[in-house]
Amino acid sequence: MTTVSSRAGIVPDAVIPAPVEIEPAEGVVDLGAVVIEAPDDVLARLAEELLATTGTVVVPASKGRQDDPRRDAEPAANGHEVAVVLVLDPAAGPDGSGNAERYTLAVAAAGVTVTAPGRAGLLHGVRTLRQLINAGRRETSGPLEVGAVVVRDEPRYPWRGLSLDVVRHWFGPADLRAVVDLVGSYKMNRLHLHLSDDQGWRLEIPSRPALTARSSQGAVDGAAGGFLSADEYRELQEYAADREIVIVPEIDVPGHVNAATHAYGELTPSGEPTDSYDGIEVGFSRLHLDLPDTEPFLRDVFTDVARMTQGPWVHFGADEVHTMQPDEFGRFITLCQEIVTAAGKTPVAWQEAAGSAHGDQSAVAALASDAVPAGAVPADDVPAEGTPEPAEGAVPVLVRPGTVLQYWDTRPDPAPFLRAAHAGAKFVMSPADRAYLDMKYTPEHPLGLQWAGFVELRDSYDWDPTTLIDGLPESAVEGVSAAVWTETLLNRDDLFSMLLPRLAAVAEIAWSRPGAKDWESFRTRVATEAATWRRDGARYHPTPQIDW
Ligand code: TNX
Repeated sequence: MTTVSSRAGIVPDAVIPAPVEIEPAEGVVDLGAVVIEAPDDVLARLAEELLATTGTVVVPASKGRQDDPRRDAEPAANGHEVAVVLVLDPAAGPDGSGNAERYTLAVAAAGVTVTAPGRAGLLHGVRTLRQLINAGRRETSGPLEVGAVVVRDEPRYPWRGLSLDVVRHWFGPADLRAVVDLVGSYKMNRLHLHLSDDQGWRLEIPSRPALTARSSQGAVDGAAGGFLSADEYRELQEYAADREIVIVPEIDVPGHVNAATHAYGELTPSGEPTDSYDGIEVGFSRLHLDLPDTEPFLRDVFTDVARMTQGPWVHFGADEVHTMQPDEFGRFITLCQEIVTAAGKTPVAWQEAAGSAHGDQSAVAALASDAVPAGAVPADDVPAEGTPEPAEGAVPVLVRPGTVLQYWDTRPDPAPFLRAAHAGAKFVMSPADRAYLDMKYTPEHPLGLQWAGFVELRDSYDWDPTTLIDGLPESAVEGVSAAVWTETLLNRDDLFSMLLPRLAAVAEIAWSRPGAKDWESFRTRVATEAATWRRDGARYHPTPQIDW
């Protein structure tokens, strides 16, 4: 990695997630100073910010931005800066079959170009360039040399995300922007926010003001709460959209609702509000579909959330409802999908919405009795062999075509998921024993839970989304989401130390095809990338699996 030969450039093994193709070219390029040309100002500014984190001098482009105050503040360019040109080229794809997020990055003595059919691809190209420069910087104190190279790249899956619980502990706008930046740097494009649960309600709902007025200030163990105002939510979505990341809001029903029943007594059979809750048990709270105020509540909340949400998805939860009969649960699933769809959004729900709870009460009972998340639930229930075709009409399929199911519990019978896929559902894979980044790395790890086992970096790296559910067609896999629940995570450092380095592993699962993945190479790349984490002051867990 140190020597960059002048004949065929040696390209550092530095890019996470691993690209489709890296083709070394002749020569080296000194990227100690760059000037960026981009099709829009936001893109230009983002590219400047990203590349500046490597220590490269970014000289503001004069064209079109004469009023940029940095023009005078920056050291004058000596004429040695290399142009980094971002080119939108509709012909570069997607022509019906191609991938809208693809990009080509060419680093050559004459300059650097990123070519892509869309804005996302241009950003991805800059993210790759950032990592190449970062690796070059790590190896030299002299001129910042990067081997000439052509990178051709595109993602395996359209949904590459992180699911973040901001209820058990509250993470406000500044933390959320830091998470958006982190997610984006590994080319992930969805940030799913778990915004309601037993302990708190984290999003202003204009039609139901008591939700935040009465239920936003709590969190686990009496920690301080908080919530996003409608304006803060809009600003966060805009910040994310600039970075080509879609915010997916989750309001969790019909379980995990104590914050709602604490705010609105009419949602309980007695008519009395429930007490506030700051423990970490799950599965005890529920809505009641036969109460007259329940459906209007759901309509108000989901219609407001849909109206406030810029992206196409609204997540309605549906997980871990341990105290409801299948029939009532099924009617909730049908109703929530109807409301979200009528409000113009695509419904997303946890896997239980497929009806798995009904097909496999034993898994539900196991979860309940083991008091997830505090306990350690053995993950050794082996799914039944084969893929039984249900008799026509025997089991009601609850999900609509296009509904996205988020798969987390690897124990239940796969049959309901196959039926859901057959009915047109899509799957986002968050297997708890691989992608739940709130699981402890090892038994000794001070933070995190362990009910799904211990999840070391390599566990997060070595799995394939297409083999999790026996018999599921590959076309039903929409993508991958890491998830981090925050029962034990009190602040940004706690959170980041659970995300890093494992988020990088899940990002590679989501982006790179199996043939591009390689554990030894990944270890090298993580060690290189850690220089950026140190420079940014981002806390990470120094797992012994990496030679830091
Ligand atoms: C399960 S998985 C939950 C969360 C907990 C988490 C802790 C799922 C959809 N729900 O309520 O916070 O375990 O790991």
